[in-house]
Amino acid sequence: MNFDLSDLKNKGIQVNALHDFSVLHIENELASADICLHGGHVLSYVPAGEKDLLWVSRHSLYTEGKAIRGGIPVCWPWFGSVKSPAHGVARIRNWSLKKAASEADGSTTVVLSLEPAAEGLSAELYVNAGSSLRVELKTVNHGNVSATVTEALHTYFSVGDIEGVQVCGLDGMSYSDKVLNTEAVQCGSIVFDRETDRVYDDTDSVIVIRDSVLNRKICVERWGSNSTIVWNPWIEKAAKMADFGNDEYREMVCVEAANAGRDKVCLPPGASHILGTRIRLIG
Ligand code: TA6
Repeated sequence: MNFDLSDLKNKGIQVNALHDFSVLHIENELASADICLHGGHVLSYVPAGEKDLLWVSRHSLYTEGKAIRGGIPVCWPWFGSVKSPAHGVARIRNWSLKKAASEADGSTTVVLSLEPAAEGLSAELYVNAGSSLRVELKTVNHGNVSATVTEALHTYFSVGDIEGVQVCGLDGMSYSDKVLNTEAVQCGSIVFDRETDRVYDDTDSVIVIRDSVLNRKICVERWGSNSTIVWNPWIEKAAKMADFGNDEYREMVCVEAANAGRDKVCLPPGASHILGTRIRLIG
């Protein structure tokens, strides 16, 4: 990393090792956060005096070529298994630190870049940790032909027990149910009693994750996102994943800002696009 460690320290950032990976540890009066350069992967966001809002599996692998299980995987420049590797290359590639700053509001910003990424595209990840966590994924098409991108900030949220969770804010929204392979319309809040894997054709609605066990509400905002994905693997799928503990499905829920499925981002030469999410405790 071509950064002056003392300069980073003056900005409240230290560089820690996680197995063979480098992790930027942000500490300010408002929050702490960890961002791994492998995958451009936000691993934790802890508002001052609170518990981590993000979840990482105790069985995650930390090896080259593998995505860390949990936190906020960057799925890019494709989402899903339309091509190999599933969910694209960004979450298994090493990103470099481009900028670090402590902001006037007491928050801390880091900007990571992935260049050249794929097919004339580059990606930058902007992470700001303070009274909220803001993450933005900027795609630029440097090529001389149009490019199509699907993407997700695949956020794993920490919950007390999935059966005590409601995901609110998608009432009336149509969605593709990837478990049943059907199309449906959301009726009320999402509750969990089975494998849940849904791609909602989105609005810019604010989503609230209500956790009755941890007695907290997490607000999730998205922009530049036409899809919202809600996922919990439940028992059978969790048992099939080597980097996921059999009972860990109870501790997490994914609510993802995305452009997936039908919601492709078409970028003419020279164009750019930003996918963003903001996460904060609201009670
Ligand atoms: O976002 C939901 C999803 O697409 C699920 O279908 C499931 O595959 C999940 O992502 C995790 O994918 P991964 O490749 O990280 O195991």
